[in-house]
Amino acid sequence: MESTRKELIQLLNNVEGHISGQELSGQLGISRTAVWKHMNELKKDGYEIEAVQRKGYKILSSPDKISENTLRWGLDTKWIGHELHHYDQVESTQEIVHQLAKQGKPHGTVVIADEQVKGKGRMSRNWDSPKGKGIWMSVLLRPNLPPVQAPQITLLAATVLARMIAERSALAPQIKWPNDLLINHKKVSGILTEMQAEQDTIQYIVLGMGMNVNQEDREIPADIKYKASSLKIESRQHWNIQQTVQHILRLFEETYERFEAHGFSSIKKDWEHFGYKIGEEVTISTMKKTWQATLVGIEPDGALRAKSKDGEEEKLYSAEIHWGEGGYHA
Ligand code: BTX
Repeated sequence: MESTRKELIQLLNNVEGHISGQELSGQLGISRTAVWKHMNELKKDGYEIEAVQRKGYKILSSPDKISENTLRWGLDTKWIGHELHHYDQVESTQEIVHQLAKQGKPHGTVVIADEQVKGKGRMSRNWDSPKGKGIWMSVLLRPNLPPVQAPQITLLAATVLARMIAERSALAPQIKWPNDLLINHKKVSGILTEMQAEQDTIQYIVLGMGMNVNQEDREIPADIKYKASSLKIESRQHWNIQQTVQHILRLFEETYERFEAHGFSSIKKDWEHFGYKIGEEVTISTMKKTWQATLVGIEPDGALRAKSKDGEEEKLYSAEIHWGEGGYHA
């Protein structure tokens, strides 16, 4: 059933104009009544389909409202998103993935929601996740890595999100260490990586990705307006959430496999390409001191490399960075 529908969408997408019911029934090996039933199901899922007598069917637009079906259709990944759960509303997709992980669900399981009412940021901060306006998604990963390398997964995810935006638009996304995605100095995306580990092995990682997609300016909460934005606000166009999610999943799988095969060095290059204020001067505070330094790049283990005025380099695992003009905290 599902694969027939996937083929049906492919056939409809592959033609310029209309395709007749007869042709579809022949190609799919099903009756014309069955074709008609599938069309009705597609319409229920939000596809806008034109049916013209003697010419046939044509997809006018794909749905904006995502569902398990719409997300799976056309998703040609090997392992990510094969187990996929979509909800209209949840407290947080992170919690659901933790539960699924404990039930033994596989590497690559995806949970996505239209709305989160208790979206989580780092350090118990809140993540605003309004209905139908963004991508609120968590992925279950079971990497074969020691826990100290877990931060690399966060950096990897940030490069994937940045590349997706760069590939789909003329926007110039930047990654603010460790994991904020900025456009024109404003945060459009945040990543929350939670890990369950036992001494020297990771049991699983829940990788949460939040991306503001179609919020209008007035839909960004007043208290974060000075530092938050959405893809729509920045690009002045509406983004199709289904296609954007599929793009992220495809890129994620490809990048993760590259990381597994070749280690972190290839990811490091991507990260530094998108890195915010790399090569520029910032003020850094740790528990011990505050000093001015130039950001140099990241270390293979995910630490930030900074060079002080006297030429000394330091590796930073956690520090407060004063980004200067336009670069806000958290
Ligand atoms: P963070 O701690 O870096 O960012 C949280 C801070 O960002 C907040 O304190 C607030 O100032 C600001 N903020 C809140 N909501 C937004 C927003 N929508 N856009 C821009 N800035 C905002 C970043 O944490 C990690 C966020 C992960 C979100 C995903 S969504 C799927 C998954 N489920 C879940 O509950 N969290 C993750």
